[in-house]
Amino acid sequence: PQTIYLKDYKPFGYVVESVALVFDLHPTATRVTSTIRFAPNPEATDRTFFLDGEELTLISCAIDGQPVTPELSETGLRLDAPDAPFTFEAEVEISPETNTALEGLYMSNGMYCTQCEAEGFRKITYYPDRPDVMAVFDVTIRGPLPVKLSNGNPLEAPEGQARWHDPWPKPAYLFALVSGDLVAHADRFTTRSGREVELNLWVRPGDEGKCAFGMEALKRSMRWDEDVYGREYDLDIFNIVAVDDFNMGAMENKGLNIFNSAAVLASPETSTDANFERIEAIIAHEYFHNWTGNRITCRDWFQLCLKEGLTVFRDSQFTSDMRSAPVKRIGDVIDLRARQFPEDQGPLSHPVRPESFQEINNFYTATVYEKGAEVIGMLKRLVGDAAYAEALDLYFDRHDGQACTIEDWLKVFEDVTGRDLSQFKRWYSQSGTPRLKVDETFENGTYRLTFTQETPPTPDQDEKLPQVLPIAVGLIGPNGHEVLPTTLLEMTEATQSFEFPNMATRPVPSILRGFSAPVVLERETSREERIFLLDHDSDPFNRWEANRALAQSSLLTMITDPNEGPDRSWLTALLGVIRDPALDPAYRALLLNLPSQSELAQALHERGVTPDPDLIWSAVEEHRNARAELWQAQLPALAAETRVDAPFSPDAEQAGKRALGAAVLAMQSRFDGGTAARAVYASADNMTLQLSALTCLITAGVAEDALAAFEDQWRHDRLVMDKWFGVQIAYAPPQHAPERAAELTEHPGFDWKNPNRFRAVFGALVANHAAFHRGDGASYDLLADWLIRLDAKNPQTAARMCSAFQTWRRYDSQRQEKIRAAMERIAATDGLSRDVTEMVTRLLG
Ligand code: HT7
Ligand code: ZN
Repeated sequence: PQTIYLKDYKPFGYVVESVALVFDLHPTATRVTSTIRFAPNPEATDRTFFLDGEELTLISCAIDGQPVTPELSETGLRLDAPDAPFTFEAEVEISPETNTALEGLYMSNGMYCTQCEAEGFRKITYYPDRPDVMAVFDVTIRGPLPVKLSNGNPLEAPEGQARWHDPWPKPAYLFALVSGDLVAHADRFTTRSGREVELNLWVRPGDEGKCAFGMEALKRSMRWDEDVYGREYDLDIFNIVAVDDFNMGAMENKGLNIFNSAAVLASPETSTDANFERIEAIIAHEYFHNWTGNRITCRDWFQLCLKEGLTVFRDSQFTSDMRSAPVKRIGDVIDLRARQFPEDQGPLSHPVRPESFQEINNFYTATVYEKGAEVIGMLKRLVGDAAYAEALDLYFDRHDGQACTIEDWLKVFEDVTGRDLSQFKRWYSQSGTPRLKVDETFENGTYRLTFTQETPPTPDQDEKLPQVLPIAVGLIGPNGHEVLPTTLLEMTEATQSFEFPNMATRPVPSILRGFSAPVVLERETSREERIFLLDHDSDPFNRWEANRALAQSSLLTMITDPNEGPDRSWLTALLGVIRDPALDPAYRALLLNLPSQSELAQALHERGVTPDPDLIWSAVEEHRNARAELWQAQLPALAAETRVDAPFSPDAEQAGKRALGAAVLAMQSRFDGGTAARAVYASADNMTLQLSALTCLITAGVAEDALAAFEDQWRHDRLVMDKWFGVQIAYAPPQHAPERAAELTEHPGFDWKNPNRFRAVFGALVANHAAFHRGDGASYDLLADWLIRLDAKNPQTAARMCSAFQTWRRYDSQRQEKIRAAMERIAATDGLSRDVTEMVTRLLG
């Protein structure tokens, strides 16, 4: 496959002045007629007229009304075009029903829908399918199904047709079309300047009862973007459609967001609190793209973080405002360490702005999204809130309607602050996770912190230069009082010292408060100091972090020395904190959450120890049992505190109580044979309780009846059945999980072409660390078999799942050999997609 480089960027030779599309929908023979007005692009020198097009049957083609015969290839169409404005017309035929890749125009449960980002529009018609070609679209839809939607505002149309006009120039990746037998949950929103906007959430009949929460989340997002960023919605209508077959979470098409039904449909009976929170965040994310992504888009796909990093950052701010900021921050850091750190430190490492790719779909990564958002958080911390707000206003003013680069983005910050951001820009070009070492001295009342930063080489880059690190620090006196409130240190050198004079006694430092930079902090810290921080740190993130470090070190000790038990004095200190009724229950639940087994494997690997997944699993089990036993007497009181007497609400307050309640129930189930969990299961009136009880029963090995009852109760609900498939693999003991996964692939409900169902089974298997890495390699082989099968139908989803193998070099040589064999078997498959080929080639190194 061909490699595309950022350095080779060239503008397209023509601008598109307008596009008119007519769709005659048919499952296997949809006709798309396009009329496109082109004019020479004054910014370009190369006038090659090549239009992207894949899997299209060309019926006819004309320039200025004269039929022409273009040169056709697998990837597009070439013509000798005039060096003056002209009209290009084409008619093509496509087959949505057989499009299982879910890119372009496809069918899901009898409904037509599209997914064009990144390069799906070229499967709809011939077009310069690149984000820097922006145009006004006019769309006519003809077809038998009653609802016909596209971008922009609706226009009058004859019976049986619909016509849409989008006044905002947009790249083709934001094009969307939906047609189906759908019902709307409708509402309205008045923007702050008085525009009346019609809001619709379109779903399949039967799903009407799952729309209210999504609609409220949309209205909250619209208001928040006005209040916080001064951004208003800009059309008369905003449509959201729920689709069952979808490769990712959702898509921000202009005025017509399309959502994976799992990312928008919610009800208390069928959705967990985590589902509600995720749905609220995704609705906000896609809505926020209207300004950061749509009005200002990316010049090319290397700039993907321009819209994604910024929009993730904005949606995290939104969730922090709607819920608890510390809980959100801790959740984000857990996620960053679980998904982005392994990516940054393994064979798939790449910068936030990659410099080359073969298949752009493989770069919708945690690095581009989540590290991209961290980079924006750092920038905001460095310039301050006021300058950030000013820079964003300038960005929207200066670049509205343009396709931009990271250079444009940084320039607004430079112009507003007068700072030189050239060193900061390394965050966009340098891959890998910086490691930050800390030394400290205390002499004559002066406390000095000396930091050293180093980024280990990554497979894509040997040389690493020092980066700008905002390090938020607080100092705490021995009595637990803060002697220096949070202060931002700006580190730019490889080694740099900061002094704090006039200290009466040696303080305890609280470093990297709020996780102020996405680095690995390496500091020798005693248990006593960590327990002190757990008791006294006023920064909620670092208080949690101190506890996390204690948990990790206790577990690592148990893993490396099977004669060691859990650290009881830490557990006693932790219990004191957990029982503090003044603390948010959601935060307390986070304190009970242990580092994942994969994180422990990584920690061992970093200490030069080859991780043994079985030993890790046993140590975690032993720890959980010991903790439950040690705290047994206190659990009933804690459980009582988490009881919710009010009617169900998915708000943060109730969700926090339920999260703490679930953690307590999990501890109780370790010694009561599942009695408490069975009672919760029997009386549960919401999915959070039902599922948390079910997982306790599975862990206790007594879930057979509950699993059968759950299946009976929910077999009609696809989204709930995804949970049923996933949970029994994620929580199964390693000796059974791969076999259970294999059995479930034989279940009549295992519709493997549905990405949600495929991920429910295989995502759960990969998440079950000891099961995935079982010594016999059963899980590796099973996953490889299914990835090969899926690749032939849906390369994008298959390729994303390949990242399950990204940590393979951590493990012992036997496991490595088994994983290598599985990956080589995938690589050797005839007709393998470009997507999976690129992934396994990078993984194999
Ligand atoms: N901008 C979107 C990214 C995307 C996508 C979404 C659904 C299916 C396929 C896709 N390829 C790329 C989603 C987002 O980040 O908001
Ligand atoms: Zn996005």
